[in-house]
Amino acid sequence: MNTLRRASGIMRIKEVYIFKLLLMAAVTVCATSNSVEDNPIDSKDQCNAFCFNTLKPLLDNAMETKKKIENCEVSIQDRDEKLQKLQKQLVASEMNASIFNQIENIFNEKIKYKDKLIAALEEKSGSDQNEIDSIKRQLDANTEALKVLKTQLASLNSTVSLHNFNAKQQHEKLVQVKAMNCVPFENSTAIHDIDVAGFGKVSVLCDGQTAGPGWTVVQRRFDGSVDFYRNWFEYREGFGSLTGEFFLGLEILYHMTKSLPYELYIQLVDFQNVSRHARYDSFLIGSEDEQYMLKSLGTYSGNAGNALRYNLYDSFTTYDQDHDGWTSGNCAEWYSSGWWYNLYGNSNLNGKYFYDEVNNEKSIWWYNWKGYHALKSVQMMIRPKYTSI
Ligand SMILES: [Ca+2]
Repeated sequence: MNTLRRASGIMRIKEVYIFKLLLMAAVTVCATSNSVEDNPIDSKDQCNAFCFNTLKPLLDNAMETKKKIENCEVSIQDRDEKLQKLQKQLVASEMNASIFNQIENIFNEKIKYKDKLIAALEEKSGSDQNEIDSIKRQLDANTEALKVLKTQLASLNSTVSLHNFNAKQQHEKLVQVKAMNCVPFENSTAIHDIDVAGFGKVSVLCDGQTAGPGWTVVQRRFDGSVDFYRNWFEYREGFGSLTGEFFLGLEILYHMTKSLPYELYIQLVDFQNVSRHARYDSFLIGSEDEQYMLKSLGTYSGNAGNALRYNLYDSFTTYDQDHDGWTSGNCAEWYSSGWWYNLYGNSNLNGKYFYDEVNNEKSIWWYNWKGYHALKSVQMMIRPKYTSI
């Protein structure tokens, strides 16, 4: 804008200058006109020549000046246009610069924020590292404490093991001293030594699984490996093998059932592997002088039937010692067994072993369940009626 005003001022100065030149020319003409009026004939030609010679250069000069001025004006106009363009470009540049500055400011702010963030992160990292170091120290301390405890625990375990070993030995000694039956051996199904009052030491098979703990097995049949058609002596002393089939012996039974109230548990299994049992809660037999009489059975319970009840108070009979109620014959011989008989028997667990379910009075049978049909396996067990287990 200053440039435009400056250009406009120059134009006015030039116009005034031209006007002054024209005025001087006019004054000069007027000053010479008096001599023309003094001589009217030659005044017109003289004036024309004078004016022409005087004004012509001035006019030419004025015209030339005017053209120059017009050219200047055109040039100035071009410059103005260029100036406007430059101004527009300047404005645009200034706007760009402003935007750039704003972006730069934002960028600087971002840089500052990033620096703060990094500083904060570094501080936090340092804090975390301190915390990790602290935890690590605690872990190390705990590990050391754990090692100490582990050592102490190993020592304690060793001591406890020693105590357990000693206690076990003492327990076994006590059991060996006190075992009069399988009760101390609880759930065992193994062979143990017991000491029967009035009889002495004897090995017996225990069954702590079939009907609960502590039962002493007195008879077992399951494979026909042992002949049960035996004489009186053999039934008195017992026969067979504790690892297979056997009869424990009437003399042992007498002394055991005499020393304490005993229960009797009889398990029966047929050839379809169906299992039933008969339980008597007061089992007692007499002495040899009483022919090992079945003196007591107590109350029956079970699902095989109360077959043995029929022979309560009957004596034991073998083929060589007939104590039954059949005057004209021997039930043991008839039934191929050794058992408690009267006129006949209602059970025959010491009969001949058959390998299928034959209907035979000489076989192993329990009349109240399957009549005279042979059973696959049987087992007789006794246990004190009053026991803590
Ligand atoms: Ca007889």
